[in-house]
Amino acid sequence: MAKLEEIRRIARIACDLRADVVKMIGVGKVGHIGGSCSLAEIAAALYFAKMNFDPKDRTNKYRDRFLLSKGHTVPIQYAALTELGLIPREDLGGLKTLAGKLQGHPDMKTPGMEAVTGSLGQGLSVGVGMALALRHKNSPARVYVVMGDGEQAEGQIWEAAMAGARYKLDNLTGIVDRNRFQASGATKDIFDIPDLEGKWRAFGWNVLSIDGHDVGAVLDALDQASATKGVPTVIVAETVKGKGISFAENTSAFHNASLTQAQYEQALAEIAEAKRKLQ
Ligand SMILES: Cc1ncc(C[n+]2csc(CCOP(=O)(O)OP(=O)(O)O)c2C)c(N)n1
Repeated sequence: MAKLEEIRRIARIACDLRADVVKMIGVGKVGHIGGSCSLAEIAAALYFAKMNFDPKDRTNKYRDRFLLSKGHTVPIQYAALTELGLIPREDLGGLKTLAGKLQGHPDMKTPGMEAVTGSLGQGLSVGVGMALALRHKNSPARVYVVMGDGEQAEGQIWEAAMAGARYKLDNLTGIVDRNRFQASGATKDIFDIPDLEGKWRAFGWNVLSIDGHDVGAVLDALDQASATKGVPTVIVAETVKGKGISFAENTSAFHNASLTQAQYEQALAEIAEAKRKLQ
């Protein structure tokens, strides 16, 4: 079980990541706020607690790999890589601009990125390939693939799921950021997938269901995934789209949105207050 101090440390980092997302999207520009904020605790737990990833040695062959299959929410990954010192803070202002260095989806030119993603459905296939190659080399490294719940409608995911179980890839962990909204509405209204956990189980995966904002649960699930042998694990994380910003929560209106000056200030104030409560 994760210790309380460690849980609070990661929860505070999650607040910092959310604040970075808000700052990088800024006022009057457009960015994927909702699905970035739903992922904050998971990204913080992976990058700042569980992954074997040294930013000073980021190409080390034994490093764990983070693949953001729902690549449109890359602001949360940029935030983590900035906090780790891999992306200069001044680059954040250039998000999605022609002159800027940070694209709207993960690109290999950005330090710390492991794959180009953004066309939904492809990340798990990349992860299967990486996990197979790492095992072939007797590497202890693990591969983490973060997907969206809307993304679960992509057929390629299920081909990769079959392959992951077929090859017994216990060095592979899938994470579904189940915030229940996608770009234009609720996932259940657009393409409902009943019994998502049962489907992953039927495809041969070890399935863990958690609250994706409960840092202790996230840390424990990641430990359980690492300890599970002979099958890959998927963590279905129940989250809130836009988590931490009251007006952006549980709505697709802030899937990819711009902020007014007042909204920008309110978002940062709410996140700062949440962090203050964790001191
Ligand atoms: C193959 C493909 N089809 C459509 C899109 C456009 N698109 C971008 S985000 C998105 C919704 C994704 O929803 P979800 O996976 O639930 O992500 P989240 O809610 O966490 O942002 C869609 C359809 C895409 N990027 N790739």
